[in-house]
Amino acid sequence: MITVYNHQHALHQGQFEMFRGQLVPCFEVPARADYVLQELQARSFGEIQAPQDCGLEPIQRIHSGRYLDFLASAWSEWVALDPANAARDALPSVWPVRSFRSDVLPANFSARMGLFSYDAGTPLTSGTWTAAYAGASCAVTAAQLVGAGARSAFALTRPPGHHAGADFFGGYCFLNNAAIAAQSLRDAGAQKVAVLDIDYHHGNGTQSIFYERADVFFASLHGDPHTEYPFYLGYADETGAGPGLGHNLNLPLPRGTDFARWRDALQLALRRIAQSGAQALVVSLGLDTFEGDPISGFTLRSEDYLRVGADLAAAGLPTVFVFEGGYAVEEVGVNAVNVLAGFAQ
Ligand code: Q9C
Ligand code: ZN
Repeated sequence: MITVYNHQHALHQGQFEMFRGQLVPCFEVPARADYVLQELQARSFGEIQAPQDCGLEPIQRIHSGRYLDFLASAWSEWVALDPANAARDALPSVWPVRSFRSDVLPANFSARMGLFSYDAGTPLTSGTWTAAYAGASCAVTAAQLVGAGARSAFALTRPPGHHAGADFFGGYCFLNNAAIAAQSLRDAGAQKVAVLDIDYHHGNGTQSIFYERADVFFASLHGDPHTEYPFYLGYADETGAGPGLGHNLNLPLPRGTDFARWRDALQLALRRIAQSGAQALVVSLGLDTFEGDPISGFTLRSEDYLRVGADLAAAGLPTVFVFEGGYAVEEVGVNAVNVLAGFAQ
């Protein structure tokens, strides 16, 4: 399997995220991708290539123009507010909830940070735009390889993407790499594409992007949002809207869910994907379902990920894997490559 590696990922390097009233060190760190790359190399797992610069067009198919304009210029605006800001990340502190306007673009920078985000756990840093843009290029390149006939490809990038919506960042995510890959597969000729999100957290961004569309089926297994982030989306009664009705499947699972129960949900999602008529699959590959993950609550073990890969392969679809969460940093490489190895066997 070819890996398309974002060699610029470390340009996104957050220092702190807000958690329970304190700034705590970021969980989403560059070492995560380094461990995956190292494991791919140690196991000689296929060719590793750089992305082709995809240009803005495939990103604009998913994200709004005003959001992309904001992201591209946010760091220089932040530093222009105060030169001392160059040494600290930007975090939002004010948000428009219900009854506020979202059509007006405020001149105030903090107001725009809040307009385009939904949490204070996602620092925007000096290299965020460059890293995220290169990540989108990885997703597009991987989709093009699969669109041109490869059985599978792996976009190894960070920051992750599945919490980012058409016009908002959050959950450590800025550009929705999986959605960009799915759209690229559509544009390469697949009539119907499925996105399967196996990150511990519900892929609220991806769901919201495709919620009213019948050409992209979205399925997600995740911690029950009654207790787990992102809390406000990911419930079982969200089945799509308008033309997209019936093309969204959420399988929330309680904290503490083990592999046997998780795998039953995976099989159900794969059956629904088969019924959807999808011709290609995008897997949002989060490894925060691991028993040792510091911010999550499932109990999958490293060897289980081999079986996950084999189950995904049994779906028989051309598949793009996109790296998402997973915060047990020293184990994330083994766990990610186990999925890919189980798939490739
Ligand atoms: N202090 C992804 O896995 N908040 N995002 C957790 C921990 C946000 C996870 C609180 C979790 C976001 C891509
Ligand atoms: Zn996650």
